[in-house]
Amino acid sequence: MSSGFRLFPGYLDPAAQQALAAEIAALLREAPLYQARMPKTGKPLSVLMSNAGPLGWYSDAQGGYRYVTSHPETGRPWPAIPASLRQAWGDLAGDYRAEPECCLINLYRGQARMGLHQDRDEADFTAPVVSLSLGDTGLFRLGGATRQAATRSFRLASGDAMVLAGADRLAFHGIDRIQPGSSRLLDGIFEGGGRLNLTLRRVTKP
Ligand code: MD3
Ligand code: FE
Repeated sequence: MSSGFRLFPGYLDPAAQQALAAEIAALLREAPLYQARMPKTGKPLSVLMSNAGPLGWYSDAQGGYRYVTSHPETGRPWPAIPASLRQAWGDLAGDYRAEPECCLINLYRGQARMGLHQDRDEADFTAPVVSLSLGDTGLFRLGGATRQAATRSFRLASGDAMVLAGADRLAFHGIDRIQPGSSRLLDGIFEGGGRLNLTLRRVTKP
């Protein structure tokens, strides 16, 4: 299992974490957090989301999981992916040379969680997925190619980076819970604190 899974604890130092959190806070003033909804049932996800880049991940009852070119509430195009995140992609995406098209911004507060799922709304599964965590620690679960496969759990702390590639690109995964108050990083930047996850993805085939 997990040939294509790499964890980089402390990839961002505290100063870089602080700078990135401030950049994301500014970006969210242009593209406010929203609550995506489950296809068909319309049940809201507990994680608050927004995006940067030409394509943003979105879901509602009617349209289901998809990528869209503009913010569902403001109608404006998504802001550009910050340079520091494009640099992290260049550094961590290995041999994959095309640019990321989506930076999904997930904010977990209180009891927010993300159930076990696959990321399969993209057209190019040969591209890696690069994820950066800021703020409170999250309990991450990584499984295998089927929902029934055994899972392993990891803590994702502020500054940690993770790369999913190859066989693990389609692995089931989720966030069981966060540990509220485990980091002070977002104090004074995000009212209410929580855990921010930034997931960089290629969506279309280059
Ligand atoms: C493992 N987000 O937005 S990021 C998601 O921490 C998502 O917010 C989680 O899963 C979070 O879809 C985990 C890390 C991640 C991203 C993609 C993966 C892990 C992955 C794809 C395959 C396997
Ligand atoms: Fe995912």
